[in-house]
Amino acid sequence: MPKGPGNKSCHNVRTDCTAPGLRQAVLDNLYYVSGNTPVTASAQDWYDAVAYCVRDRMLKAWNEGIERITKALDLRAVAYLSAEFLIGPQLGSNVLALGIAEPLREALATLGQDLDAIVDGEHEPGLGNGGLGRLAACYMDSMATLGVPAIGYGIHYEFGMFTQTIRDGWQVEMADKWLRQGFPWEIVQHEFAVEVGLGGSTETFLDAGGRLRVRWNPEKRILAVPHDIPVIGYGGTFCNVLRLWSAEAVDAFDFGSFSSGDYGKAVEEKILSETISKVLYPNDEPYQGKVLRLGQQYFFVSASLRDMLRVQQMLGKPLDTFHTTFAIQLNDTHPAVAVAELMRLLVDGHGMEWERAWAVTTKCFSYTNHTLLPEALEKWPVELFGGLLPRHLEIIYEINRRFLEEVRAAYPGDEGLAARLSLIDEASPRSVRMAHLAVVGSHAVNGVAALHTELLKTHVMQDFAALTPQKFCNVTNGVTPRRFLALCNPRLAACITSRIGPAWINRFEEEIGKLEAFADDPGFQAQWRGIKRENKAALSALAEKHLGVALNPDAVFDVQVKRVHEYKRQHLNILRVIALYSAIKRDPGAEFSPLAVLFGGKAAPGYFMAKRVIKLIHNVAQVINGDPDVGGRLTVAYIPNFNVRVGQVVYPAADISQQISLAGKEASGTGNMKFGINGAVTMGTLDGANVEMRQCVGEENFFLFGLTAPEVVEVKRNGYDPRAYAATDPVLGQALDMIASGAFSAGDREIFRPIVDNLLYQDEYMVLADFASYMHCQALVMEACRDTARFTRMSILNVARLGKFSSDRSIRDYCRDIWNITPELG
Ligand code: OX2
Repeated sequence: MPKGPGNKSCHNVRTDCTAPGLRQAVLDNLYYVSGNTPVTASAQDWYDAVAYCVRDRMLKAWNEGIERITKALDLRAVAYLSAEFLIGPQLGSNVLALGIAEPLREALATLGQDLDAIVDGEHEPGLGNGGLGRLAACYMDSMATLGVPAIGYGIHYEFGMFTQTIRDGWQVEMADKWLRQGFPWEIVQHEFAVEVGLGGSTETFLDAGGRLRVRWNPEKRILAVPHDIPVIGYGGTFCNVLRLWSAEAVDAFDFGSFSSGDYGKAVEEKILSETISKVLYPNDEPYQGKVLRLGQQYFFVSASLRDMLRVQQMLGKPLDTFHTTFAIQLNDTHPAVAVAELMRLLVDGHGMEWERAWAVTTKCFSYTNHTLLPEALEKWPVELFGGLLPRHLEIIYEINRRFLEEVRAAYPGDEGLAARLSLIDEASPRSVRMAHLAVVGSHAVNGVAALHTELLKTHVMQDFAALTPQKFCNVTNGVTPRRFLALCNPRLAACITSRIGPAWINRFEEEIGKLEAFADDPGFQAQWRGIKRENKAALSALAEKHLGVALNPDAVFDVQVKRVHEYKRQHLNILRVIALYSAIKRDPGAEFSPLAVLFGGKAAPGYFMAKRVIKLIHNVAQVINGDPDVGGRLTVAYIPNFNVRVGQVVYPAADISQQISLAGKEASGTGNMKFGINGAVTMGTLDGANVEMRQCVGEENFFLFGLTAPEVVEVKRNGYDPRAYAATDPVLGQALDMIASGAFSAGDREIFRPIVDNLLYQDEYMVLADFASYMHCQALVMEACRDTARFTRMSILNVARLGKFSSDRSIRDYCRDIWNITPELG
């Protein structure tokens, strides 16, 4: 009897999970889908044939999943609204979820094909910037694994995150044409397409019952077409859907213009409409004037809400029970306009009374905040907003009028408070505060790590927290142990399973702690180190191939991979590297254990300073790697185009994970967790989720340095003077001097001046204040690394004690504290 999630009772070429059955299915797809035989098939043809074969085996769970949401009257599903879903490569994770890796590998081997090579060849959809988008994808994985009915709603960008190439040390961006070869995992559902309006004006009218109503007459309409991607849970029985909207013209072209010979004008509308889902916006860019971005946000939010209302009506449930059908999570403020849109749909569209509509709306929505950086809090100039969404602006004014009435009733006379809480920032230009809209329209607001939530409540959203303290809660982020351990680190996964069994894969929090019993077992320790070495050799091979840099697998791999941003302080890391280099130069004969410092990450295309930091790292690498005095003991490499796929090779190979943001700036971080569960020990500040990770692994298994968040505030209050640090710390002074004097730029003193001057005269992220503490910590790290047994124990305990950071735990928290949903599995 064939095993697997498909039809278990009969052999079927679309469901059979035995090696012969899979072999036949792949051959069939090759022949009938791609029009090929094994003789003519390209690598892409093989990939497609295997992908369709795997997708077939997901369809039973997929169809059951859709039926579940559209049939069950008493079911509450999560609608996860996110402008980004960074789902990563799909083939490997789907094979893992279905549990068919071995028969599939065997089947392909009989065809002369290697499953791993096919998996590695996948071009990933880069539909996100970084942590926020990847978190959404981890949550989709966990919801499917735990049996939480969910739909992820987002945008089907034609061009995702740019591809980063490096030329002469500079980042060069290239368009990401991820759809060029097609994407076998999606199914386009034309029958569920909806029209979305933009622009135009509003008018009032009396309805049949004599009530005053408002009608929005949009200037243009765009068709939103859903592309569905299955998200299957581990075990292969429960499947949710990721529904991504792409923009199309309502009419393919204007026949009037076409027949009068104006062909350009005939297709103009089509081109304009399609630009809405054309490209993902890189974050870290100022929001000014980004009409298109607001258009994108409204576009996917409106289509998604209308899709949910369709389900509600299909179920035959009355509209005022909408919140019992959907718990709608706003992933940051990007989809916050949903609050106004749902009000519009209920009040204008269905004639519901304002108060009833507001009760339904606030019971539906909850909002996750992901940032403390004031410049990242979205604000839209009122004029821009009203031009694109005139009716929504009116609704926001009305929400605000009623809200401020309550505020004034609770705090009479406190006009300052009312101004601070208002959904409208009255400073010029007047603008809509999207975070305020999200908070007022939601019944729950959460931060993404304990420290972050605390800082939200005491600083950024202090007034809201005082007004409605019950709304605020914390859900610390997590990452999926399927992709970020079982899939990306098969050697370590097998080793763990051999000791504690396989239950850790979907019960990470409960099971992984059992590994602690082996932390001091010399045999286990040796095996552990052997695996890390193999993973480092694999990464070295890639670095050699793509960068021509030789990394010594016996060196300590010290890694910082994440978006490049001043608050994340890649420049602090490179200053440390320069200081280590100077120490070697001063005394080339002194003992220095081999160290490989690796960087990776993209900078926003318009972020001058971040791009210059990338250039600095490259130049420093060139000097150090080529210096015979160093003799390969210290190597620096920049891994280009960091994305999910590259991460899956990097995390398993790291010994030390750099999590060095200035305390109080990183909301959570999730790379810290991905490194930790692969056995890297963190060198970090008390920022974001580092704080909780350190509590879990124990302070002796974490390398701590730097100011705390309250100390940061204190030092700034007393007048922070970075130059004083440079003047009194000779190591720091010399490192800065080397950059300034052109030691890494062939004598050019101008190229890095902006970095050095910024550090000396501004240093908003207090790199110089934390430098000495970082160097001291570095010495402790090197000492620990020399004690192999001690360091291996630290590494094992990092894995064993990080059970809390599974995204399954986060999703259980959301289910219990925010969504009021009971997971069906696990
Ligand atoms: C990121 C945060 O910067 C990061 O700290 C966090 O781990 C991640 O979101 C997931 O919660 N854009 N990206 C983020 O916030 C924003 C805004």
